[in-house]
Amino acid sequence: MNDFSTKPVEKLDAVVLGAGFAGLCMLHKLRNGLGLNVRAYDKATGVGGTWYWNRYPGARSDTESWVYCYSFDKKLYKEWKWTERYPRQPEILSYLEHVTDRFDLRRSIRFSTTVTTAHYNEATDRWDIETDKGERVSAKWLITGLGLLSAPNMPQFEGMESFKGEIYHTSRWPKTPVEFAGKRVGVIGTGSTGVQVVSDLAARVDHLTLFQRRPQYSVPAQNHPAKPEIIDKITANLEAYFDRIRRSATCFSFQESDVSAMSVSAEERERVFEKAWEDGGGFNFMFGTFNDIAVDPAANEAAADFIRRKIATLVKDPRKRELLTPTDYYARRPLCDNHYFEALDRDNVTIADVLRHPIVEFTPTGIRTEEGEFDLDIVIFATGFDAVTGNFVRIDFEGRGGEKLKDKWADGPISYLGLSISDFPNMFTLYGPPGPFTNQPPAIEWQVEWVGDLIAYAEKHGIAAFEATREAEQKWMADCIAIAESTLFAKLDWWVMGTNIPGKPRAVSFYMGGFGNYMDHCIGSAQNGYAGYTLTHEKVPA
Ligand code: NA7
Repeated sequence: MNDFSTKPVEKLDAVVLGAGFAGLCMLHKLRNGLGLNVRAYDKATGVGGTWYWNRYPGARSDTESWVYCYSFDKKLYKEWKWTERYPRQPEILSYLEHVTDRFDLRRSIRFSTTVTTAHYNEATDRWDIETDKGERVSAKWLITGLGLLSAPNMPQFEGMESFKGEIYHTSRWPKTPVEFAGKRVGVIGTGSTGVQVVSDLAARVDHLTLFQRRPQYSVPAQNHPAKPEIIDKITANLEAYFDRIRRSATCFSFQESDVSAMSVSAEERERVFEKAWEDGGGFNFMFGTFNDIAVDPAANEAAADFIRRKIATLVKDPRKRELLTPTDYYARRPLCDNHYFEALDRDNVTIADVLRHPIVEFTPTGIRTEEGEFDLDIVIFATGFDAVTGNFVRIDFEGRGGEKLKDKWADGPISYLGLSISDFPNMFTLYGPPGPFTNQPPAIEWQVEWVGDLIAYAEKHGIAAFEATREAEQKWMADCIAIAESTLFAKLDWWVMGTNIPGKPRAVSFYMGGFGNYMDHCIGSAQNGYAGYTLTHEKVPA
């Protein structure tokens, strides 16, 4: 039985979970914008979310710095000087720390604190929240900024405890430096993380072994030092610039194509792909070249074939070339790299094909696959995340009627607009599932504004509870499923479909209809008196 009512409780207007891009922005909006009494919690010792945890070698955003940031404050936008086209992890973390201090957010954040339970109290229309530090608070609003990629996926192999070297997971990287010089390093995983780790480490270690299950399509990032004139130009027109970004499908800075790949000649396709290769950027290659790479098998094959031919020119070693050439759809998260294929072609790099010859066990001195033993001093797991729902099911969220979120989401996430869940009133999940599939900061920032406006509306009109209706939720899910299933993304096994974790049900976790259309859904709801929600007015005392 919940004995919450018998314990000392602090009353707040709102609680925010997480102090990454989403949590910080929400805290600022609610506390500094609306004047509410708000507290944020984060289990880390500092702000940053993803960028606090992912300190691995080579970690950086593969979105351009000038759109991988907030735009709500022109001064902030102008005063922060990014140094590279794609910002490294330490720089993004410094940026978020700067934002925290600039808006005096730190005093409202409890660090090193995990929220363990959040139960909706139907008698009070408030959330009863407890932390691992024994803190108990009651808040009318509960907003999560938990991130989609933060619960690590750490596969377990026989004999791991016997390994005498060091083992790391990229998303739980230590703050103290790891010594790589002269070491034999194994990397498991070839997602965007593994690609960054390998590219960064290959030339810095004695020997690197990549344990590869599946090869990747990746295009050059074409990183370069930041050009201040780009920032100046954007700042002069900041709102209009970000409006344009948000009206696009993916919220990147490149121009998305409206031309279908098969509508042009083979020569023109080649020219367009070549230009995108030179310009750099994974999303640019997938969405800036043609408008149907992710949906039309022929268009997809044209792009895939181009990348395969490029790989053939970059990898001289014939065995490595074969192992590094993907044959399936080009339909996972589009990657870009800093000389990944060149790094793998080095003499001090071995590729172990663990699809054909799986890992059997760890030994005291390395990893044994069905092919043989690889001697290692350090093993890096770049094996990704229990993505999307992983972070939510670790907290005991309980909605109306004692319904547990982990039960409701047992077969995959269900929501309205990726923001609200029926039976979980007054709770909003920033960048929650199924929400937009985009570059995150501009999308998150917009969601924060939308949720902030909703809360302001509720406070002004004496509304006690805002709750997504089941009908709206069902309709939203049907739309998300129909759109996702019409793409090639749904044809492969990967974290976006929930199928990277053994036993996890396949599920649609994103709205793939583009951010512009996503905003229209949210704006339409608000303009129609928050259609899709049931609004319960505060009881007037007799
Ligand atoms: P990803 O993209 O989920 O990649 C994880 C990688 O780890 C992928 O290559 C997996 O191979 C591999 N993996 C996972 N488990 C195993 C086991 N047991 N054995 C061998 N290999 C394994 O995670 P990332 O961290 O790279 O990126 C996630 C997102 O973060 C990314 O999309 C960005 O948005 C930021 P598989 O492909 O499943 O065969």
